Amino acid sequence: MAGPTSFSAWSLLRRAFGGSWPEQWRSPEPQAAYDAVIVGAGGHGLATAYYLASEHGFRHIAVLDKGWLGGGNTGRNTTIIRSNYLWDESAAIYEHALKLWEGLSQALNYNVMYSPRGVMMLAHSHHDVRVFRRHVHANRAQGIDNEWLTPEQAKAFCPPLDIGSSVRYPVMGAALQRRGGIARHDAVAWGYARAASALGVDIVQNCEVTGIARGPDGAVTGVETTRGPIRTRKIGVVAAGHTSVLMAMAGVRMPLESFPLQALVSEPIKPVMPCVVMSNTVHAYISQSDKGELVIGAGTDAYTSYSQAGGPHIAAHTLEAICELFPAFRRLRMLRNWGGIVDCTPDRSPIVGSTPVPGLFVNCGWGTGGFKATPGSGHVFAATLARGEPHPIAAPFSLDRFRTGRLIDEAAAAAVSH
Ligand code: FAD
Ligand code: PYC
Repeated sequence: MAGPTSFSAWSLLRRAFGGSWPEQWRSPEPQAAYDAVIVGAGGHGLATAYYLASEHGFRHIAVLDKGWLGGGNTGRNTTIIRSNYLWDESAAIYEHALKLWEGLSQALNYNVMYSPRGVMMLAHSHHDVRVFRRHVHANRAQGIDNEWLTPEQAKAFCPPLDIGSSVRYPVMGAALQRRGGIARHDAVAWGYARAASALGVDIVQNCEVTGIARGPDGAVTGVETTRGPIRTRKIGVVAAGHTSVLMAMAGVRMPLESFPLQALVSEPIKPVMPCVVMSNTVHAYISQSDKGELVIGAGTDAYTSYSQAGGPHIAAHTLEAICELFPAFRRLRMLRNWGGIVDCTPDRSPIVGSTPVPGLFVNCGWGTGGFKATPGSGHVFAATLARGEPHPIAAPFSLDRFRTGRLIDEAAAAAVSH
């Protein structure tokens, strides 16, 4: 992938003129070398670049990453995709994403292995039953599929599930979104990267952004990186887990906390788990990848940190919960575990939009649940960045909501303790 070579060319040219430009070349504005710079080559950043190029005619875009593309949360998550959120604003953005998932492999000409095998969320108490039934009704009113299952129907949909009454938290029913499912995480990053690159986007790996430059009017003029400065008038920060650090470079304080969230996989086995199962109460979620591994997610650590490994006691608790729900899995060995750093807002909904700094845009705060949003997030963020005003689906997710109080509380949206 190309690096920020245009700068070396400019500086060579400049040196040829003894360090200053001929008068007729001088511009009162700084020269924008890229139309837009996206910080973060995760799924959201790459999708943003792809839609900027494919739908908004941007030709000079750089996506910078301090590591390798897809090496952040995109390559570390458990890939659960669904749109069964409670509030209309959330349902709209996640359903927008789900519709894009349905045609993504064709759009990118790359198999992202989206598999709508159904996401089933278990209820273990009367409170859970009421909450999930409320979600089912809300989703139906929003035009989103979600249905209520009895314990027997849940067992028929997922045979390894124990619905016996002797377990600590018996299954009292489940909400099922049949269009929900999983995808191949790496393939999503690679698919967007390849399609963006084919449209001329420069993806620069091992290029950490260390500063955000601003002009006398306060607007952004470029970024400082470990590979030199890059000039641009539009910056999109899409750096999950590290957003606060980057935004502080422009003097913007973010309502975010970063936590490690971890996952693990079992040894590979023959197909046994036909769908995705999530349980908020016992804190576990599980599916089976096409490689045969059971993919199991745990909760966030109790303390903020930038460690890419979660506490072992959190994984142990999750495995206990899995073994209780699926006794047949007790005999399996775990193959590997890892962590990612997620950034969480107070209302557990994302921030997508402009900032008080002209030219600086931010897409963050997806917390434990942003993989499912990748195509929709990139799509609406690209439109917001290109037009300089929020895409209607992104509008409720403004940074400003923490000033106005129009919060979108989705703290109960996932089976992840956060
Ligand atoms: P990332 O993929 O993290 O990309 C951000 C990039 O920014 C990184 O590559 C990083 O290197 C780069 N970066 C950071 N700082 C800088 C800098 N200074 N300069 C340059 N680059 C920088 N979501 C779901 O919907 N379903 C799930 O089942 C699910 N499970 C999860 C399980 C785990 C264990 C984890 C950790 C997360 C899970 N999530 C899930 C959340 C989901 O992974 C994230 O919300 C989503 O992947 C975020 O994507 P992204 O592109 O914004 O971030
Ligand atoms: O948001 O569905 C989700 C999720 C599952 C695991 C982590 N996040």
